[in-house]
Amino acid sequence: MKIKKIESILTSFNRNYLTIKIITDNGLIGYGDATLNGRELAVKSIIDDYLSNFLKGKEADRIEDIWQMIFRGTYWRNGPVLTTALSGIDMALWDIKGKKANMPLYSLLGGKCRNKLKIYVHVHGRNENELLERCKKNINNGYKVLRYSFDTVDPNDRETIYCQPHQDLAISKIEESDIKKIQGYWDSEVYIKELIRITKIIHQSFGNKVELIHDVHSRLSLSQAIRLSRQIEEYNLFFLEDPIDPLNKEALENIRYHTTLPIAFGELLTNLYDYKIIIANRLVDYIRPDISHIGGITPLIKLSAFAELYGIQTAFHGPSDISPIAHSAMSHINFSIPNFGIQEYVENFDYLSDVFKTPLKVKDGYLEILPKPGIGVEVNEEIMKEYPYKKAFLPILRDEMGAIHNW
Ligand code: GCO
Ligand code: MG
Repeated sequence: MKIKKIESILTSFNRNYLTIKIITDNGLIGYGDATLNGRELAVKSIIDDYLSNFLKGKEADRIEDIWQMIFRGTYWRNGPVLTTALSGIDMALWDIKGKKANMPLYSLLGGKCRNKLKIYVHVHGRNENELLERCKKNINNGYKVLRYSFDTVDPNDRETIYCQPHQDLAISKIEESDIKKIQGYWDSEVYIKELIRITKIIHQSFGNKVELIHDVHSRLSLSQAIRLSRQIEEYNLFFLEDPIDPLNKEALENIRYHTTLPIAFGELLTNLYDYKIIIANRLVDYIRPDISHIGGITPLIKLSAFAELYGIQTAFHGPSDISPIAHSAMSHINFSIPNFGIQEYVENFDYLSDVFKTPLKVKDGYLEILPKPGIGVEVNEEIMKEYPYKKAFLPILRDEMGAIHNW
């Protein structure tokens, strides 16, 4: 079974998605996700201009060999553009393998070891009341774990609002022409104070009904992160995510020393090998690799098994930046590994269900999966043609001196 053709399909719904399609000489089709938010065309070029010809005629069954060829064979290893392209190809090949075997991916990976997956969804409020309203709504919809975030009006009236980390589509997709909006204002001290105040309120209001997660998005210095962890500890979060910058990941050791708060980390690590010290030194409770950026299913299986040996659980990155194909692919892994912790899920994917018909179903705050062969996503390419690519970006944050701050 040889690879006959590779296509990369770039579309723009509420978010941009780059879908990889691999066709084999015996007529099987596999799909993968290779979306790199804000750099979609660069990934498309790697696929179309470099990897497509290179992969033609290769055995579709030899996934590990193809993975190694792309990752190491080009000499220049790593880099999110390369690993995102690799992710899309890897997923499409696993999809083909499953379809050939007529088995769902989770069966190929050893079979289900749980019947459903605990998930968490994002709840964002532009103000306190909206946040509390939205928490209530999500709890009524059956969700057991919520990731909360909020905007805050600057008390000194310096600029507009603090663009808190959230999944609000309006801030996640800023069009090129609207360059002004790309800039947001950030103040870590105001954020910490406000976060503690709001966490207390949510905890008092819903603490007995739901578990809470907060994502710091790597925006704090080490001492700020330690201070925040200590202050927030009493609210028993499910976990605190990305308290510090991944460029300074060794500092997680200091955070661990100061707090018992469970820590989740890693969505920005696009190189599998960057997880080595984190896992081997037990610096986190949950690893958060992103299936569409770390190289696909192949490295996620390895990473999960490695974490299992150290008693570390998974919480794979699952925002709306990556397509429903990626969400479906990682769910198969989640069903088949013993150290699954929780899965981040995007509620508002429903609007895409005609384009990507997934095997996933949310029921009472858990994710269930249908036994479809491969990754099991039906892709409607006809609809995709009606939604051409539009360049879009995430905002950039600056502090009160006008200097760049981590987003
Ligand atoms: C997460 C991520 C998202 C980011 C997004 C960037 O934990 O899901 O940090 O909140 O906003 O991935 O586009
Ligand atoms: Mg995050």
